[in-house]
Amino acid sequence: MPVHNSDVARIFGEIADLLEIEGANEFRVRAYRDAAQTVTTLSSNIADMVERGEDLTELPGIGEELAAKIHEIVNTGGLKQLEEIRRRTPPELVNMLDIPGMGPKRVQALYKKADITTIDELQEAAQAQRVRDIEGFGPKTEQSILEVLERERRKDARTLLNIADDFVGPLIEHLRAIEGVERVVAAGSYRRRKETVGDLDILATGTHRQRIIDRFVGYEDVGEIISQGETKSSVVLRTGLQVDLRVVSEESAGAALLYFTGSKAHNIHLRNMALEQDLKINEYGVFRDKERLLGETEEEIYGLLDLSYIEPELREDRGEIEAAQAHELPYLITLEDLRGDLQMHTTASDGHNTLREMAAAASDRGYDYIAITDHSPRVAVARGLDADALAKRIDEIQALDEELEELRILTGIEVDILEDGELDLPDDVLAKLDLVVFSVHSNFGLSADKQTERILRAMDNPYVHILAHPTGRKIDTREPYPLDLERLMRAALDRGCYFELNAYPNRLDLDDVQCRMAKEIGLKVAISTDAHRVSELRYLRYGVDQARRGWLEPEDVLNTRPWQELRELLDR
Ligand code: DGT
Ligand code: CA
Ligand code: CA
Ligand code: ZN
Repeated sequence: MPVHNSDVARIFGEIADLLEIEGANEFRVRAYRDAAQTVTTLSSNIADMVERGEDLTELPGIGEELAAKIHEIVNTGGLKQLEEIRRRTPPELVNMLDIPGMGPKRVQALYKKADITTIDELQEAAQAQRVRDIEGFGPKTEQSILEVLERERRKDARTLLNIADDFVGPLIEHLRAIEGVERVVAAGSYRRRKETVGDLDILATGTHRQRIIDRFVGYEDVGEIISQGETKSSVVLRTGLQVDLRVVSEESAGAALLYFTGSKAHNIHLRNMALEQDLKINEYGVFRDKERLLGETEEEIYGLLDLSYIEPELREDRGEIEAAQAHELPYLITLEDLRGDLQMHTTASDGHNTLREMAAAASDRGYDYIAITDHSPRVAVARGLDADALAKRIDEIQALDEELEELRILTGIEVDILEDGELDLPDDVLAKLDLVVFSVHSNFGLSADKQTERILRAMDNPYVHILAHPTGRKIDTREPYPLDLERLMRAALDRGCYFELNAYPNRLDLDDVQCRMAKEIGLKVAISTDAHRVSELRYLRYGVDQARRGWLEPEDVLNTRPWQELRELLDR
């Protein structure tokens, strides 16, 4: 196993943490931290330097002793000294240092006086009011430990993007309503349109920082103020969602936006690239030596690095920086590119609005076409349509289609794939429909092989068009069923059928990586809402967000086509 710079840094960091807990001399602790920092920011591989016999003591903060330790780590993959310290002081104590307000002295006291070594043990002890009697603690500290732990636990919970959207709009309005505010934007994973967000990161620019912060903590939905400083503040909304605000100056707005949009991996990659050009990037701007070059917009920062502008949805360090360097970034799809919606339900099965209501709403949204895809009989909870009911339905849809000149309404079904891969309606019925969406709603527990075979068999039916919610996952409640997705995508390409990117916010199935897989295979996807009521037609945008994260361009998506082209593509 080759030793990376980060391995060396991690070992030095852990030594520093453990020595600190033991109460070692602060200069000694700092020496290890500085060494970790030096190794982290080094542009060359330390293992290679050792191999080439380079003199490590020329690096900042590395003396003879630390150089010898680096040699030991590179040559053996570990460090005897760390093992010795770990024998004296339980290494899991280090985790407690991550708790806000918990310094090394306190961690040491918890260990020495109460034998508490883990966060769980700490919580238990605090709940049992055993922490207050430890020297250096008290009832107040004990209470605040419990609150902090509760908050940390909540932090792990993530919020669906559409829910986050409901909070962001009104909060930004609230901040903009005072004088002296110039710009307010939400950065972080929210701006990258990730399917869930851990917390919200709001950036504001303006003249009266204090006033903006005061306005922020005074927002009516704030349940708890975690911190309130001169340029930043964190609160938890009543719903449990944490929001971080930073107020920055107009001249560094672009640098701050870039930094706080992330992702962290994207930032680190950019920063390392900049270092190779002797440039330093941080949240205040781009610097050469001590001179600040620029930082007002993201565009000029990417430009200075000779990169095309990178859309936030792509910033995950998945090749976008290399593509920007070659000026070969995808031309990402937008909501305006879509001409219709190819999956929705009505009161004929489990929808809440009638055919006419859904059609009128789609027409208002300016669509050229929609497909009505109610369930087939097997999906009993959804009161699916049998052959007779469907025949009647086709007549109703065609009548309404003639009535509404602006909108084309496709007759369709979401036909259930039975356990053996047969479909839930006979071929002669399916043959009458404009669009057949097919999907799995049962037997999620089959092995990957069996599930893949099952869907392949369904795909062999010449009347199906689009495989809906292909992996069956529901974010937070249901794992995707085991599946050979790549094989299925290639099979769909061979057979002239397609995959859905289900835009429903708790499905978003395909995910971003799978969208990109489809693109690389050459398989087109349909972005469809699966709306069960009029108000859900707007979910199309979440499908577009995910598609953008998956590098999709208009031509990769089925329903960017005008109807005539779409009809040809559906013709198997
Ligand atoms: P989340 O909140 O878990 O959905 O994900 P993010 O990406 O919003 O992450 P968050 O809220 O922890 O931080 C917001 C941004 O700040 C992140 O995307 C990049 C930047 N950032 C945070 N920590 C670091 C760091 O240690 N290094 C760098 N380079 N950037 C960081
Ligand atoms: Ca965040
Ligand atoms: Ca944050
Ligand atoms: Zn379905």
